[in-house]
Parts: sequence; structure tokens; C-alpha cells
Amino acid sequence: MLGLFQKFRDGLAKTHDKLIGEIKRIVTRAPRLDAESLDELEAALISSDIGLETTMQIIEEVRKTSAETREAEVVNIARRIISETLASQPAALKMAAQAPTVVVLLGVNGTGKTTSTAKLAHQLKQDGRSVLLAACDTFRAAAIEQLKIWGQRTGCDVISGQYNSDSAAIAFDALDAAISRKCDYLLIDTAGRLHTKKNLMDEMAKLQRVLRKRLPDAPHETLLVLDASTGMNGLNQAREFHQTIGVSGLIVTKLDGTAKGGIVVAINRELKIPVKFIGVGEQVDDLQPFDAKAFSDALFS
Ligand SMILES: Nc1nc2c(ncn2[C@@H]2O[C@H](COP(=O)(O)OP(=O)(O)OP(=O)(O)O)[C@@H](O)[C@H]2O)c(=O)[nH]1
Ligand SMILES: [Mg+2]
Repeated sequence: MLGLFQKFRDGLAKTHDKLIGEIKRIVTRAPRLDAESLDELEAALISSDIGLETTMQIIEEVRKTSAETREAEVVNIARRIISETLASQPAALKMAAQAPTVVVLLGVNGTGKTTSTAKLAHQLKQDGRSVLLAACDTFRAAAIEQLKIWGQRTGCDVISGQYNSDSAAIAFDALDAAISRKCDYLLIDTAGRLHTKKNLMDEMAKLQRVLRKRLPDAPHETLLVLDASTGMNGLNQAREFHQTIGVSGLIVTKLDGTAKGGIVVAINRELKIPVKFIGVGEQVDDLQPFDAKAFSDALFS
């Protein structure tokens, strides 16, 4: 458990430092937090990307405390509200009643889809599950080789096809293989696509349809991979992907490199999409199952 907390703590260090630094600065100057410094606190919380609703809730609660106890209470209130907000969504990866569980990873270019596919495969293998990977990015040069290397490192077979071929057909073949080999999980890596490009979104919808032809309740998870450092833009991406394709959960990556980790709170609250994993580094074991309490403790410790 300590190890888990440490991972969250290290991964969120930048967000933590910015947020706590700001709160401390405001509170030290005016421990009783008068109207002016409450406004300043509000601005600091908003700039940490946790979103307007959560910010307003924290400010309201702080206002209710007596002026004498405010300084001590600010951090506790923020920690509690953020923890409660995040805990309202189920974070565990779904498991199909009957194997295989099919997981599609999607998102805009470079967010960490392929790396997260590999990290997730590694984690499932460590839990004793059998995993098959599908290389459905037939678009970007070297994308198939990249996944194959990860397949070797994690000990998972990779089903792939030709570049520029139909990714839905590869997904279908991979699902067929996963069923006949009785694999526990099929993880499908897809090409980076902009949420604003209709043809690319249609292609993703097709991939889902084709999977359903073979297995009606597939995919069991459609995980949107978001780069935390894009901040509020990530919220827009999530909204678009969710509206057009339907997203069952999020993987928020690169939290280790940004002070914008608060975005996790905003997305969770405003879109009601659970965060399932967070990426806190480039190594294969740097994907953490999301834990609301560990996250908020790390943010405010
Ligand atoms: N620091 C850090 N780097 C990460 C994390 N996740 C991914 N990366 C890095 O981000 C870069 C892009 O990762 P990929 O997995 O190739 O991203 P992708 O979404 O598959 O990219 P495309 O297929 O080109 O759209 C790589 O250098 C990864 O090592 C993370 O959690 N933390
Ligand atoms: Mg990729």
C-alpha cells in the first residue's frame, strides 16, 4: 500500500507542489481568508484545472468555517471534496462474464495509447491472466513494430495486418483468435485520431460494430487515453469522444510531467466517466489502477 501511495505521490508531485504552494502562499498572508483572499484561493483552484464545480464547492465549505480555523481547514476540505468526487465512479477494469474481455484503447495522437496497452498487458499478465494484443494502428509508420516489441517484452502475442489495411478487419481476426485461444483479455491498440475528424471517428464506430458482430457485448471497455498535460483541452477531447463513440473509462497519462493533474477531477465530475488508470512514467510498471483516496491524499499530503 505504501508503494502505491508513493507512486501516486511521485506521479502527482508537480500538481501537488503547484496547488499546495498556492494555497500556502494565500493562507500564510491572510490566515483568516477574507473575501479578497477567498477570491484568490478560488482563482488558484481554478488554475489547477480541477474544474469550476469542485472549486465552488470547496470555496463554499471554506466560507462556512469560522475565520479562526480556516487556515487549518482549507487543505482538509479540499482533500475531502476531491476524494468524494473521485470515489463516486467505479475505477476497476470490467471483466466479461465469459472470456475474452475486450478492451479498446483510443485517443488523439501521441497521448500514450500504445504504451498504455503494453502497461495494461503487463499488469494483467502479472495477475495471471492471458492477454492477446491487436495492432489496429495500421496508419502511423512503425506503429505495428512498436506494439510487437511491447508484445515481446510483456510476453503477449500480437495479431497484426498490413499497413493501410482495414483496422476493423484486424480487430475481428484478433477477436476470433482470442476466442479460439481462450484468452482472458484482448487489448486493441488503435491509431491516433483527432476528435474533430468525422471520418476517423466513423472508423472507430465501425471497429466497435465489427467486434459486436462476433461478440455482442464487446468491447467491454472503450478506454480513452488522455495526456494530462493538455489540461482543459483533455476535457473537450473526452466530451467529443464520449458523445460520438461512447467511452467507458479513462486512462490519464503523463501525470508525472505536468502540474495539470487536477484535470482528473474535472473530467470525473463533469463527464461522469470513471478514471480507471493513471500513467505516471514511461516504464512498463508505471500504470496505476486509479484509487480516489490515494490520488487525493497524494495531491494534498
Ligand atoms: N512521462 C510519461 N510518458 C509517457 C506516459 N505514457 C506514455 N508516455 C510517453 O509518450 C510517448 C507516446 O506514447 P505512445 O504510447 O507511443 O503514444 P500513442 O498514443 O500510441 O501515439 P500514436 O500511436 O502516435 O498516436 C512515448 O514516448 C511514451 O513513453 C506517462 O504516463 N508518463
Ligand atoms: Mg500508438
